[in-house]
Amino acid sequence: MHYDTIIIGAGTMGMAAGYFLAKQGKSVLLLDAFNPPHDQGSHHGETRIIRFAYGEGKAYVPLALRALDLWQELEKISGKQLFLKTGVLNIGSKDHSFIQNVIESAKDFNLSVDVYSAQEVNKKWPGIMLPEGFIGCFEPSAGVLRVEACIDAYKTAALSEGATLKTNTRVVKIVPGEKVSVHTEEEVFIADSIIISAGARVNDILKSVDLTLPITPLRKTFAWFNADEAVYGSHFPAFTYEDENSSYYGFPSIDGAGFKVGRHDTGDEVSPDDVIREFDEADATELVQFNEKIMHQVGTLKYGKTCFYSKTPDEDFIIDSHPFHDNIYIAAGFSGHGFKFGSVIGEILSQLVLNGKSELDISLFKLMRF
Ligand code: PYC
Repeated sequence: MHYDTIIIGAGTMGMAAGYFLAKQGKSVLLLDAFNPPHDQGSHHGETRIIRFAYGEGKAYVPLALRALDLWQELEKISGKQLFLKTGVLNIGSKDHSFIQNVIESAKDFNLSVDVYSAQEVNKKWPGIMLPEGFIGCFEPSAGVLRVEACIDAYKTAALSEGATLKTNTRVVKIVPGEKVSVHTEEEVFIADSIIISAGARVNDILKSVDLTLPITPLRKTFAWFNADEAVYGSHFPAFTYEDENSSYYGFPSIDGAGFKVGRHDTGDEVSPDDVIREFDEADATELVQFNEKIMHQVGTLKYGKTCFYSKTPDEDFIIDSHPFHDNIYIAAGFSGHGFKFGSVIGEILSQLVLNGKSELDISLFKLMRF
């Protein structure tokens, strides 16, 4: 079967790209090793943060702003609420580069933020106990995305625009050329171009096109805790936290699910198909210690989950074409901060396929920087 574009990996970025291409009349085949949304990759766990004053660098700000527009467009198409404007509180020790980048990018892009001392944060949100020397930068227009609903909405939208989705279908080989052939365990499909957006499994797919990306798959954990809704309910902000030794993130209790927290730095290097998926007691220890220190009114553990980060050495993304095959596009290495951009990266990938270039600046994400 011939398609204009085949997308390998129909997760956050791939599903969105499938929608944007199908909407423009292209014949699109989406292939996924599982059945998205699923819990075998990086897109599950109910919630992700979307924030605009960006600690990872101001180059991300225009992308984050466009991403929200597109998520809100998807809300209209799907009739589902995908974004909750909880506000996001970035917490950091005063001189930490992350919090300073947040403040600077807010200034540069005229984003509305409020900077609070530790004392002011503790007073405004009694569930937080910051020591002296910390500050909080609150961005009221930021918030939380409902992840599974986002993927599901792009899936429905892509299918209704005519895309084909084959689930539980593993790609075993790609043969590059003017027409690219994609071999699954049972069939062969041909396309003018392909997008590889296979998350932590990207290097397995890229083997057959002689490319290995500097991406480390990491096992990551996050968990929900019992919490007083009056303190940590949906009026409480989502947050990021950075000190000299660690970095965490978290969410208010949404729909009574409990207070959710995860550690952003660290993580065990793993092979995605050979990893302990269960969350165990040891995984809970550092999260409990963080809560005891900073989120001092959070209660006992409800349950936890594991997922993958695909980490690049500089934690910036890879969005580019293959160095020797310009009809093979790659979106990878989202390093634990990619979900929020899923909508805009889908749009960017469709622009790369259709026009050879993207309307937004993606020069930071070039493969050749490695
Ligand atoms: O980018 O805000 C973020 C985030 C939250 C959890 C993991 N990444």
